[in-house]
Amino acid sequence: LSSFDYTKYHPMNEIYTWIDQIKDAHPDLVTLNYLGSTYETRPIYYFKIGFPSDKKKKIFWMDCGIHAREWISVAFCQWFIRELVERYNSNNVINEALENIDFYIVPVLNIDGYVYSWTTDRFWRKSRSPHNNKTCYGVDLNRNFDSNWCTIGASSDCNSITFCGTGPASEPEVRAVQQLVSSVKSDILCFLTMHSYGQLILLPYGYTKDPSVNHEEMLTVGQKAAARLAQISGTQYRVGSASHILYSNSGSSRDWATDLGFPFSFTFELRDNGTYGFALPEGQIKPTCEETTAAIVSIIEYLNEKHFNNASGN
Ligand code: 0X9
Ligand code: ZN
Repeated sequence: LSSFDYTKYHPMNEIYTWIDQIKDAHPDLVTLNYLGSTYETRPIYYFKIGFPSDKKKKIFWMDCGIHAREWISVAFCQWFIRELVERYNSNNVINEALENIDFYIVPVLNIDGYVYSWTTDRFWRKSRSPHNNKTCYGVDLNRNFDSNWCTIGASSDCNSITFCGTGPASEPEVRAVQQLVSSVKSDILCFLTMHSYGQLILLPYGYTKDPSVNHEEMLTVGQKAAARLAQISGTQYRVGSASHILYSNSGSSRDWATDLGFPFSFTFELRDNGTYGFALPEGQIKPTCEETTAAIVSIIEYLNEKHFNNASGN
């Protein structure tokens, strides 16, 4: 495992091996769980990471790789998982969080699409379910959640890259997330979904320009996260609601999570700003992951202080 190179992108077979190695190396801290199956029957896993505890723990959700071509998102989940399992001793905020919070992390959600982006089309975005007698393939999984489904910023045409599917949660990958997250919803403090690119921290909503109930607090937390990120590397992020600073879209996981009642729900759009776009060079993986970790640690720090009364310092 010490030989795993976190500064490279990895094909899915290597990620499956890595998943097993993480589980085996940290049985005290990590459980590996089955989330569900992809359309092409690949297993989707999520890690549960935290110190064992008798008390009921809160949940911090993170998913990566819902869009196939956004490889930096997957690389980030791997990096962040390593931070949690190997480096918590050197980070007070993470160390304290692991007492009270279980991190639920899906390293790759759209595995079929991810594989396809390695084998066939580097810029594939969607899943790989067939439609219209196999004349077109794939649903935009971030348009398929049961949240004002296919009303705005989504297409009912399977040839479109924003195809919303044949119904709310028609796709097995989306059903798997909705099922797990709904079953633990009262315990979730924060829902993060990782994308690229654009250097944005997006708040709800995408489907309407109306602010969410917790808009002001989320904005404050998001802005602090962006400031921390900039302190690390100078990279500038914009923070705001998706429909205001990016574009309107329905059926996103973040909006769905928000309406389920999560107090914090963000979409991260990682580097860059368009120079390389989805094809972010491997040389940028490390700095991107370091700055993004700092941003997310600042969110965790806020949650620690708010919910667990830990003036953690750091
Ligand atoms: O279009 C998307 O799904 C996201 N952008 S991406 O370039 N990564 O595809 C943005 C989603 C905007 N936020 C939500 N409304 N969830
Ligand atoms: Zn995306």
